[in-house]
Amino acid sequence: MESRAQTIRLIEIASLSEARTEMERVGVDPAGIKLMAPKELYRNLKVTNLTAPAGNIIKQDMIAVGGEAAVSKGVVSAEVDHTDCILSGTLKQFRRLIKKLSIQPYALKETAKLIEGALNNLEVESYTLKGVNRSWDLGASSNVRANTRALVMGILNVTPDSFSDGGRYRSVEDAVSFGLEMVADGADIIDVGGESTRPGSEGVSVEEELKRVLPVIEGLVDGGAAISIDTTKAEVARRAIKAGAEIVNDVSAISMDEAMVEVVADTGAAVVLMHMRGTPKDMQAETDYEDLIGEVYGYLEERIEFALSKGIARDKIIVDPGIGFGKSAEASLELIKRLGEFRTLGVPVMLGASRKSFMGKVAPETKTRLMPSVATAVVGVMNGASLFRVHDVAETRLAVDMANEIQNIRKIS
Ligand code: YH5
Repeated sequence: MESRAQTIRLIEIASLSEARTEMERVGVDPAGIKLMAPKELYRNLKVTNLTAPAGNIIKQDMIAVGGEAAVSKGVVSAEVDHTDCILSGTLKQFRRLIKKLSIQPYALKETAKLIEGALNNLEVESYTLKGVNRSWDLGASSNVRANTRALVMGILNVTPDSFSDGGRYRSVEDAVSFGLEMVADGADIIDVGGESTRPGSEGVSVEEELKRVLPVIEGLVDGGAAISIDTTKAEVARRAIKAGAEIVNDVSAISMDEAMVEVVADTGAAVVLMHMRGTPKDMQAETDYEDLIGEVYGYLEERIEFALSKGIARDKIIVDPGIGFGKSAEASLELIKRLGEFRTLGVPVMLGASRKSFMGKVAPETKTRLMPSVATAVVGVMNGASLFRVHDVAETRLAVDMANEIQNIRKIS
């Protein structure tokens, strides 16, 4: 046999379907692919708040299947009663762990369900999102294979003090024509807001907010894009939906107004659940986090459960880490870098980073934040975000479409 030079290189495998493709290329037997693909995918999952006995058992079970489980050192010495746990292993090892846990005590059956759910969510390739009338197919993971695209939501602030559009609209007609311009630029959704949520801002009355947003929604409802209503007030949401809005963008994650959850459930509107610490008035007072991702993730998880428990369907829920809402610049950067970790929540993720102050080091002046904003949106696509709330629709549309096309390409020879 002739001798050929051997080579070695890294191949990146982020999902089961990518594992299969690479093995087909080697000419692996189909039965072998089925057997081996789950061994080519390695995951790290963090489980929180296990009791010490549960921590002991899960460590033993995971090691027994050839994986690893890291728990607090106080578990073995019985110095703590609870522990978090980092589970590391191949999909194959996780499958065997799930089987073992499902016959264990100490709530480990529940743990098994959580592990299974998280792993399944990481294999989701697209989400269907449903508004009152429309539905969209959205790309879902940082290894997208489906033919889906991210949605672009154009910001339409109808507040006298809005940070970057301050005083731009002298009339309803001005606001409507700016909205239509964003539709022409490729916006899928126009986010109409009449309540300023900028840091330090005070609230406005229901009457004032309705006076600002309703005429604008009426002017945009047949403009081709869906309307989302940016409000924390149930009455404003209700009237906006009646006027044709399909999505409620509530920066309080339906926590500020008790009646909000009912309005969303009854109307069939989609809802954005955003993380914020405190209220817009006081949110920048305390921006230190002991566990940033853990806190934001845990909050969003809890708000999803709340929404589901009140009759809001899963396919109507979007989550958003709330860039800049009670976060330092560093915290916002970390959330964007680690956005892919929110994929285990199992719902589409929205990113609202446009022109925000975390860009201050690179672009101190707001008016120079177009390129940083576009770059951030591209990072968002690569990290699995499905919706982008932005000021600069035309530029973001092109950038996000390009990034999506790269994500969607199939590596099949
Ligand atoms: C968001 O992220 N943000 S309002 C300060 C800026 C620039 C922009 C100093 N509503 C979000 O846009 N809704 C707002 O520069 C939002 N997600 C969702 N879902 C703040 C804003 C801004 C603030």
